Amino acid sequence: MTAPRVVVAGSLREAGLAPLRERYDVDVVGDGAPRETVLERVAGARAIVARPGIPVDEALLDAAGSELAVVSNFGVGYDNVDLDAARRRGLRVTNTPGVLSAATAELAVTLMLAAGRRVAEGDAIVRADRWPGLGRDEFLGRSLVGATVGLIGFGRIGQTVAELLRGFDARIVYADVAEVQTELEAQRLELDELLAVADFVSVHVAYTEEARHLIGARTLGLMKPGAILVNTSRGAVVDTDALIAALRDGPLAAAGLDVFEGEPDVPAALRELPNTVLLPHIGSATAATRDAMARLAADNVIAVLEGREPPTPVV
Ligand code: 8YV
Repeated sequence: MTAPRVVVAGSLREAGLAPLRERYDVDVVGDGAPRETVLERVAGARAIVARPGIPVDEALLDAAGSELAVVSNFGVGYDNVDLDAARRRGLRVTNTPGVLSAATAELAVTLMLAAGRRVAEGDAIVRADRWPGLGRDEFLGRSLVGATVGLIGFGRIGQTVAELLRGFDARIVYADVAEVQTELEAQRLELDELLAVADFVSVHVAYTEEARHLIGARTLGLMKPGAILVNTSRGAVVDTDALIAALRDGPLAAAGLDVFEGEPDVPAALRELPNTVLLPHIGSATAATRDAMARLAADNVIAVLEGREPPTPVV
C-alpha cells in the first residue's frame, strides 16, 4: 500500500515535517511557488498544509481531488480558507491557536512601545547620521505606563496582551461580542466608547467580512487626539487610506503595523510617513513558536488521517 500523500503548499519547519515524513509521502512545494505549481502539486493529496498567504479556495480544493480529507492551516487565522467550500466537500479544516498567543501579544506590546516612543524614527535619524545632538525637546513620545489601552477583540491574544501589560499599570478596556470571564482587570466597552477613551488601540479580532475596515474613517475619527493604533491581526481590518489620512491630519499620533491590506505590498504613502513602525508580519516569528505551530499543524493532519478528532479543529 502506498503512503498517503501530504502536500505542504508552502514550507514547514522540521518540527512538523519530521512526524509527517515518518508516516506519509510528503511533498513540500516551497514558499513563493506560482499558484499553477501549487494547483498541480496538490493533486491526489489526503492532506494539505497551507499558510495564511495561500488561498485555499474552490479551485485548489478541486485540484486536490476527492482523496483530500484535511486542510491544516499553519496559523491561528484561517481567512485564506474557503470554509463553506470545505464544508461542502466534508473536509476538516484546522488551525494553530494558543501556541502563538504569547509571541503575537508580545509583538503587539513591542509595537505599542515602539510607536509610542518613536523608536523607528529615532533609529533612522541616528543611522542616517542626522542626529543634531542633545539639548532639544525632540522625539517626545507617549508612554505606555499608566495609559488606557483599548483591545479590540479579547480572545486568547487580546487577553495575553492584557496580562503582559500588568506591569505597565495600564487601564485595560476591551470591545468584544460578549463579556469575557477573566481574572484580569479589564472593562468591556462598546467599540465607540473604547475608541474615545483609549490612548493605545490594539486590534486582535479574527478576520471576517464583517471585520473588514472595522477601523476606517468613522472609527478613526472617534479616536483621541494623539492616540496610537497597533495592528497585528489582519491588514484588511484597517482601511489603509483612512489610516494614512488619520496619521497625516490627526487624530492619530502614530501607528504600529505588522499586517497590511494586500501584503507584502505596502503603499508608498504609508512607508513615507515617519510616524509609523512597519513590520513584515512577524507576530508569531520566534523559532520556538514556529516549531510549536509546525508540530500542531502536523498533529492535526495525523489525527484526521488516523480517524481521530484533530486537536484544534475549525471545521
Ligand atoms: C502566520 C498568522 O501563520 O497565525 C496567523 O494567523 O498570520 C501567522 O502566524 C505566519 O506568519 C506564517 O505564515
